Amino acid sequence: MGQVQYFVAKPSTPPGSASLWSAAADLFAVHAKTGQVTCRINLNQRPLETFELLIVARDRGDPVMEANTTVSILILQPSIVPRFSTDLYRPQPISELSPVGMSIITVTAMAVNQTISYSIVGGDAKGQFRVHSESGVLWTARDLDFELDQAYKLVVQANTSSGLVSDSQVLVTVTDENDHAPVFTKSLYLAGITETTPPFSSVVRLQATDADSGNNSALLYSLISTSSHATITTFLLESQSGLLKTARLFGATRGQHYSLQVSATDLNGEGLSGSTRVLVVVANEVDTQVLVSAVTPTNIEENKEELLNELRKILQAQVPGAELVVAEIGPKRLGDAFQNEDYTGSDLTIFAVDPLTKQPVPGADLHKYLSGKLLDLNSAWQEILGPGSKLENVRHPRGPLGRGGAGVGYSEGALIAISVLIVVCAVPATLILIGSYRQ
Ligand SMILES: [Ca+2]
Ligand SMILES: [Ca+2]
Repeated sequence: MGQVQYFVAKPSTPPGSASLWSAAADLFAVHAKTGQVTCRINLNQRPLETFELLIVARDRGDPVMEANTTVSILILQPSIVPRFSTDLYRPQPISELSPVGMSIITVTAMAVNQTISYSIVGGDAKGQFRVHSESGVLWTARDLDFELDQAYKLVVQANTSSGLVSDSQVLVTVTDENDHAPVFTKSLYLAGITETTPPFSSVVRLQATDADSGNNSALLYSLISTSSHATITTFLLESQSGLLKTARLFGATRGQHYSLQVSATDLNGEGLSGSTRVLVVVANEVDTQVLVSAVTPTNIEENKEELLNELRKILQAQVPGAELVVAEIGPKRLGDAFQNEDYTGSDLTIFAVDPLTKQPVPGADLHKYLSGKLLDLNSAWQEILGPGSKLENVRHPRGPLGRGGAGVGYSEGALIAISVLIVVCAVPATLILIGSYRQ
């Protein structure tokens, strides 16, 4: 296979009409390697004329061999139907904060001897774009919002004065800007800890949302201030997760409360901020109530949020805005001093925080609210955890009233224990005394 070269045959070798061949050779060219035929000049002024072109293909052999063919070319009448320069325009993406009136792209359509007017006929339901009817310049007519629409596929139309139309599309893409600050899910988070909560325990998870995308919604949380008696070493806030944790032990500080101011900042801590408040109340055992049920502690843990929702409804009907805190989820405790553990059941120990008093809701009140609704709670419990998942009773952490229950704190409890010890030790001592007296 040799290489073939193409050329237009010279008028000196005409097989037909000399004048036509001559004219065609001046008007058209053929690419030597590809054989593609092109116009040398604009042929608009010669509509409906026919040209015959003789193309020769020649190899480089020895001897040289060649073949030829005739190409008949008809010049059509120029289009009076408008034609856009492309079927789809793709302008550079534009910012959602682009000013109204900013030009995006110019669309162009052509038709012979016709005045063209442009219009938008689709893809712009909210009327956010305009096209200049004469120039074809497309611009923004209203503010854009990436959070609502990220792209538009506009249909533009070219209309001639004689009423012929043609369409094209413009794909406008909008880019995000950081135009939303983070917003916390609550304006006040209520939380509680107990005197025995160990350091680095989770207190509450704070969460903010940001309507933007990407880095514009990448949040970092930080603790910005604490109430006067709290130092920065009292709590710590995980910057990525928003999890608030204790940073020390709280000892015998029942009734103490801490007001914290917390912020969330986008652009990974470099952008816009939103803030919220957190109230952390310190409770102890006297503020708690135990919900005893015939369900494993794991089952309670897994359905904790749903169960708390039910309890919260009852609580908030009595103490507006109050929040529940889970102090402990453990096995069911039995025996006189609750010294035995039964893992087929569980004890859910909770207390409540009153935002008005900034104190724990008194344990006796909490007992009254919950035990008063035991039947309702029991059916809700079984609905969430399945049949047979009975809520048995609501008790004070140290048993029923009158058995060293309500109103007995750790210090009081310790005193009782010492008294019992004195009595227990005193009895043998007395017996020894009696014995020695008799001797
Ligand atoms: Ca943002
Ligand atoms: Ca945005």
